Amino acid sequence: MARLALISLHDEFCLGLRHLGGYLARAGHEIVLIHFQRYAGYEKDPTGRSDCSDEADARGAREAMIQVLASGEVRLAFASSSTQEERDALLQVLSEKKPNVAGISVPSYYRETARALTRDIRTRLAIPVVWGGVHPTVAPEDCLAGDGAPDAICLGEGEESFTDYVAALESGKDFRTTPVAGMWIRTDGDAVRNEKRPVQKDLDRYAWQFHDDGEFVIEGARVRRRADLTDSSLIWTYKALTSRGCPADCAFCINSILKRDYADAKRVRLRSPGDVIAELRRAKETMPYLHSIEFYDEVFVMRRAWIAEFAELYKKEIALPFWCYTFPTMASRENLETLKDMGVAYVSMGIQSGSDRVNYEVFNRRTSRESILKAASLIADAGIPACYDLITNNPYETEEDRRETLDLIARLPGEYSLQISHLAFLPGTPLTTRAEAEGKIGTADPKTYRFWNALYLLAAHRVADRETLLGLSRDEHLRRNPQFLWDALRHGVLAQSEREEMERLKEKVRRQEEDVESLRSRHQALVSRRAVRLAVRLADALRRTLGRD
Ligand code: B12
Ligand code: SF4
Repeated sequence: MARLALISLHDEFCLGLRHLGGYLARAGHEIVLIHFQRYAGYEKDPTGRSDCSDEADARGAREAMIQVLASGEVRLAFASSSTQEERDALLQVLSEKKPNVAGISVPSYYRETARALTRDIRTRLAIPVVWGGVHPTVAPEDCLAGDGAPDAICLGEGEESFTDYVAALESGKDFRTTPVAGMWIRTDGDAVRNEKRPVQKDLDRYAWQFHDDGEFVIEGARVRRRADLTDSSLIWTYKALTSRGCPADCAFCINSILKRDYADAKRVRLRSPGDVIAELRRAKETMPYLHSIEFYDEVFVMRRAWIAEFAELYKKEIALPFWCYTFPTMASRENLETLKDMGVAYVSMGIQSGSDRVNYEVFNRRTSRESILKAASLIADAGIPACYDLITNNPYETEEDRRETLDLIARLPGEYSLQISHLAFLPGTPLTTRAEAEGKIGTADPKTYRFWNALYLLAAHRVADRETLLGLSRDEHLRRNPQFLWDALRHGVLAQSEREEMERLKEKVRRQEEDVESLRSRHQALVSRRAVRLAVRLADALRRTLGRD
């Protein structure tokens, strides 16, 4: 059996790598899980340029992950520039643990980090380096090209492919004559490009996630252990997957690639309710601070019979607040009521655009405005707070599409927040291929979107009503000077949060007044009871004194 180092990049959640680790550990391999840097969320633009700057798009029009908030634009902190000191810290762990193979999970946006690490590992440790995860799956040729390319890549799900690769490696097989489905393996000169492996239909055959207090975390250039992390959400939430795949195949998403390239990936595969509950039970037993569950399935509730069975077990055995994704055409009243009954804290749902044309023709999402609004009102009726995702800065949109989006946001009912992200052209997706062919990448006009994004947020924060906002959307002066809208937004949101704070304070005062009032009446009741007792006692004494008994 081998000792295998599994490395995540900026992502200690790494669900795929954890499931893979669980499977390899169950097969008897020793797993050393190492997180090269912590999860990188959105941060203020590290270059310090102004919020919502026109340059933001020009710099990262292709793959940039940019989120639009009332306080301005923030981008995912890309870490392609790892330092030698940081990489040395990882090498130190690897030198001590002496694994037989190093496997790195590589999303597209960290491929340069992966190249730098691969170069270092290969030179200093002389062990094979294997990449798996998203980038090898969507852009395998790119992974094998150039300096810093790994010895092998795993396309698609890794459980069986990587296990077979390790077995072949251990028994000294020649990869030129031993096919390993799902793996592309470099040999002298070129690479053996084996067949893709069909996806596993029975997910219960795969393992639960691998978790270990001794996991290594490279934070900056420091080597830490998972048990030392007191501020990671891994301590208080369990991040679970109950399924693989998605019912949709949006043109900007990896699922469109998986459905095209992998046999049996068209249907969503579900684990059995019992298997998921058993994994969650383990989490409950081993995580003393666990207080919530996050379901990271692309869409959580899909099959009625499944969720009905799961809900009963969940309420009985887990009973913790949770979050999950839903989808406009699947958020039925019945499903939402089940989620509510199970203790859902909030749900996320992609809206992406308020224009049917954009959703259907550009994004390949068969979700009409009507279905989105219906789902939103069912979510509101069920009393579930929601987080809606919207994609903006899209070069395929017309003025009318944007106005429809504004109109839709302003109609959303209930308690919700809106998460707006720029459209990112990720490698290999149908939308990227189309936009490349049509020369569309980088052509969304930042100034136009500066104007519209402010309007979307004004609508979401309910700073102004729908008619007013639609009126503003036709104002030429504002279009030329969107900064006024951003100022209004900041003041509005600030005023809103001040109003909310004021409401909170008023409520506090009201409750205190109620408390005082109830204390006063209890006191009064006591006093009068005491007064009555005193009067009775006095009357008794008087009667006795006067000898009337
Ligand atoms: C859950 C999820 C998240 C979660 C959890 C992340 C995590 N890594 O666990 C959260 C919400 C945190 C998240 C965040 C983001 N995500 Co995300 N996420 C997903 C999602 C929906 C499912 C991933 C998953 O768990 N799949 C199930 C597991 C079992 O499969 P897997 O991860 O692919 O792993 C298997 C194989 O790939 C392989 N494998 C994986 N690693 C390795 C390593 C080796 C050595 C081997 C041999 C095999 C192997 O074996 C695994 C087991 O079978 C995917 C979509 C998808 N279907 O991939 C997007 C996806 C990965 N996310 C994506 C993006 C863009 C993001 C964000 C940038 C979004 C944003 N704008 O903020 C951030 C990135 C944050 C960061 N710091 O890295 C993109 C990545 C695109 C790309 N080309 O790189 C995807 C593909 C969605 C899309 N748009 O197409 N995400
Ligand atoms: S619904 Fe979400 S996860 Fe599913 S294909 Fe569309 S973007 Fe991808």
